[in-house]
Amino acid sequence: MSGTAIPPNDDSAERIERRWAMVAVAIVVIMVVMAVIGGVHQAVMPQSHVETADPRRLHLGGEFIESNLGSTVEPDGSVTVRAIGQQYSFTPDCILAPAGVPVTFRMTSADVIHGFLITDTNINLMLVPGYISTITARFDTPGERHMPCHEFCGVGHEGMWARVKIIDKAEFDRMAADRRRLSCVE
Ligand SMILES: [Cu+2]
Repeated sequence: MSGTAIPPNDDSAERIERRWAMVAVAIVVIMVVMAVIGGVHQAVMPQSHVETADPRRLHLGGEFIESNLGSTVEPDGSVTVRAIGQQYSFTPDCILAPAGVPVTFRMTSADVIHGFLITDTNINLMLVPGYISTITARFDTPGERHMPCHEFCGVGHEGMWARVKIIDKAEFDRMAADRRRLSCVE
C-alpha cells in the first residue's frame, strides 16, 4: 500500500506566524511613536542652557586660553578640568585629577568634532566646535586611564589620545596649593 501523506488539517502554524508578525509590527509602531515623541519634545522644550565658545578665538582669551587649561580646585572642594581637543591632540595631554571628589570636565574643540572618553568609566562625550561639553564624575581609585579620541577627525585620528592620572586627594591638594592649574604634562 502506498499513498501521499496528507498534512493534518491544522492551522496552528499559521496562527503562530500571524501572531509574531503582529508583535513585529507593534515593535515598529512603538519605535516610531517614541521617535515622534522624542522629536516633538526636543522641539518644544529645548535644552535649559547651551554654552558656546568661539573656536577661532579660544587661544586669544576667555575660559579656554592656554594658561587656564588643566585642573583646578573650586571653593567647594570639587575639581574642574578644562581641556581642548584639536587635530590631533588634547591640551593638556595628561590630565591630573584626585580620587574621591567630584570632577567636572569642561571641554571644547578648536577645529572639528572630536570624541572624549575615559577608559574604565562611563565618561563619553562629543566635543563639538562652538560648544562647551561638560560632565561631572568621581574616580574611586587612583590609577592611570587612557583618553582616546573616538570620533574620526582626520588622518591623524588614531594618534589622538591623552592620559588621565588619578592621584590621592591629599597629594593633589598639596600640588594645588602652589600651582593655579595642574596637569601631568612632562
Ligand atoms: Cu579627534
